[in-house]
Amino acid sequence: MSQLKEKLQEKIQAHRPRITRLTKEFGSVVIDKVDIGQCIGGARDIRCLVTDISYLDPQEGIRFRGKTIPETFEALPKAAGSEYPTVESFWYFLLTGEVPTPDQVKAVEAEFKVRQQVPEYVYTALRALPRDSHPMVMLSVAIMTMQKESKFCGFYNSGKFNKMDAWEYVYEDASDIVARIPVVAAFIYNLKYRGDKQVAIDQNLDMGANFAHMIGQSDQYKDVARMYFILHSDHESGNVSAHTTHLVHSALSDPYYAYAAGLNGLAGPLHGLANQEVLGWIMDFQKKLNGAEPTKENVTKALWDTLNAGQVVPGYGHAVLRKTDPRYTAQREFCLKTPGLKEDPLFKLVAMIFETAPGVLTEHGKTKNPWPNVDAQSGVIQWYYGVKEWDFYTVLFGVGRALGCMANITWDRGLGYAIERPKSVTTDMLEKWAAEG
Ligand code: FCX
Repeated sequence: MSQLKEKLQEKIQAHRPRITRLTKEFGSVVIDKVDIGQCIGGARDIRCLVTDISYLDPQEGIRFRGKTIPETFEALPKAAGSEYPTVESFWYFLLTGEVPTPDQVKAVEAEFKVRQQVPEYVYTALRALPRDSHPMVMLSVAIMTMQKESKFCGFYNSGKFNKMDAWEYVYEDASDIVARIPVVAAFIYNLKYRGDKQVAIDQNLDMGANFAHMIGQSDQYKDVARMYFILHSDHESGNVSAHTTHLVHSALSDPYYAYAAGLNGLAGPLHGLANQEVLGWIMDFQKKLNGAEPTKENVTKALWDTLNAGQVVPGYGHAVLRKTDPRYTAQREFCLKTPGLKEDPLFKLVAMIFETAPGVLTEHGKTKNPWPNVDAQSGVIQWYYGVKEWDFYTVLFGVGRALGCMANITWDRGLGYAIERPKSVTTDMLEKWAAEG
């Protein structure tokens, strides 16, 4: 058993009595109520999911295992020669809640080197798809194709399945998916945009650095990849991709089925696809400027044009957050400290939208949160480094989100969470309850 798996076993075993006690002794304690607005309005704010991987405070933003983004970056061991931690060290932290030692990180890196070999048939399947398929379709297909590798499914079919040990097989699948998904993403990038010029894995590089290497990027991009995958990993468990993954896995569908489903949710424009939409919006705006300089006035007009056409301003608003997303801030700070990037015209335009959009959205009066989310800033960085194919941006999100989703379902099985099955009611019932007050 690997060091990480052993640590996880210890943590899961220590946690189990807490869940048993809560269920047995305090199962009837009320922690929320549901009104008709929430029932019709996407179950917003209803407290009915449990996760310890991350928590999203509306004012403060995300905390991974109790740490804010700056605290997380500060605490974790860094990649060699970098200010940023490796994704592998973050994976250890997300799973266990403990900051790993450099040796523990090395052990995960070594484990991932073995796990990251993607079966050849995945590439055959991807090459068989129409080349103009959306890269999110390709990513989802790749994950589904690998389902036959599932160790969890094998355990289920072995006749020896039991609830106590099931998490170990989810962990195996989860680790395989996390290790392989950047390799698959790089393959998709090279297949779609670089004439199928594929690059072999560099066994000496950590996950983020290897991704940069595989898509033909510069050394500087290594930190972009590390930062990007970590920032996009988890946003507690009610968001569409994490919730879908959890829901599908709750039926004991294996992690491949579950994460392919999560990715399909991430591909929605109100969720992960918003990062692609942001770049599309900016490019449309620049086209309309026809060479003129962007100003506060013409940005304001473009925002109102979007709103008046009944569309949303991509990259702004959030279902839970009520302040600027700290994932936006972390990326903005990366831009500000990177020579060249802060002078980049696209960064300046995004900064101007940041100055303008909250006021416009407040005046528009609909959104509960006029502030930017993670997607408003992420595309600019990719664009600057030459990853200009913006329909690929959600794939990058999907690589990062695998970390959170896979950590979550490993713990779901560790703690034996039930199949998810909320109750639905009819409109007649709602009207009857409404009339009764
Ligand atoms: N532009 C215009 N209108 C907006 C808006 C925006 N950016 N954000 C919210 N609104 C509107 C909603 O469409 C809704 O209108 P309606 O009453 O006519 O249906 C109203 O404001 C109230 O919505 P609100 O409660 O503030 O937000 P929701 O929880 O319903 O939706 C999302 C949250 C994120 C879906 C919404 O803010 C949005 O569509 N934003 C743009 C897309 C985006 O950036 N998504 C990425 C979010 C996230 F970071 C991620 O998952 O990656």
